[in-house]
Amino acid sequence: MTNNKISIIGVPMDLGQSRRGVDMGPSALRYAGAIEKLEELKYQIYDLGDIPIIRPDKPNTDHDSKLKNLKQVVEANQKLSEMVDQEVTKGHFPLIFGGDHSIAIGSLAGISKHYDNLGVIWYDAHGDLNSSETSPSGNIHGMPLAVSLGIGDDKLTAIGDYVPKVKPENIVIIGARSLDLGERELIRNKGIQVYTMHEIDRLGMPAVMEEAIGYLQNRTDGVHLSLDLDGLDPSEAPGVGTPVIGGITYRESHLAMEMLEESSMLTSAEFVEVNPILDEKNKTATVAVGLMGSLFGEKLK
Ligand code: Z70
Ligand code: MN
Ligand code: MN
Ligand code: MN
Repeated sequence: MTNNKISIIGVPMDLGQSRRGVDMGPSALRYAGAIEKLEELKYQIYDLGDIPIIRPDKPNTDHDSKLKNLKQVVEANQKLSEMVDQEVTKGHFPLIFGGDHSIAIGSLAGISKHYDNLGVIWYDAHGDLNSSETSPSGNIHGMPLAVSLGIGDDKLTAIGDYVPKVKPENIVIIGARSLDLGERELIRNKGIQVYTMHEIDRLGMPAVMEEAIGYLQNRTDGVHLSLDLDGLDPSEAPGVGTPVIGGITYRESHLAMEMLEESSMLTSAEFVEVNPILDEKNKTATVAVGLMGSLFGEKLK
């Protein structure tokens, strides 16, 4: 990474989905040595701690909306977007620790202000392209990419006070293997670039990343990596709320991170959906920290 200053923001959010424990993701990542790893790699770390998440008195009592915990998710993401915006203004690289994937709404709202053509790499088993109309669950963590395109509940798309945050042609999804019908339609209609597990199997991760990086290099002025740990295979990253078999391997993921590092294109990143309650001895956070090492230039020679 060319930027030597990294601002860490933890977002202990679990209100964008229905399983408790993902709110402990930031602690799990810190416990697995994220900060020490980045310091070892000679970065200057500004750890801003965790932003407060205000829980509802009773869960899901907002009957005006199909979306679970909408009010609380909006509040947290508004706060996150302001913090991220400030860190980018200072010239720091924002590195966000989730929390469930609904926090990408705030990350992208804060970051994209600073770019005309922000690229997004969505490393995930899922598309997270649902809206209240298409969502099978009402879980906002299945919606952040759609929201960032300006699609979805106004309260979500308006976070950061501008719409949209990203253009469909600046998005690359990697690792998809569980896409809902409405998501498939959106991908087709908007021409979003998707490398499903089929393409990863068929072409191999080196070719997929080479293509994805080349594609984004030609059209973007910054790139955000949104890495959902469920993009990896659950045998290697079991501590996630929605495991989907047949995922990306640990080794393929390391290579993907190394190729991103070599491209010098990345301007922000987030690691989300680590759930230590569902994990085996903090294995998933440890995997995430390992990937951060590769992403930030750890090499054994
Ligand atoms: C489904 C939904 C999802 C993450 C699961 C699942 C979405 N498409 N996202 N786990 N990270 O409910 O919208
Ligand atoms: Mn996701
Ligand atoms: Mn922009
Ligand atoms: Mn996912």
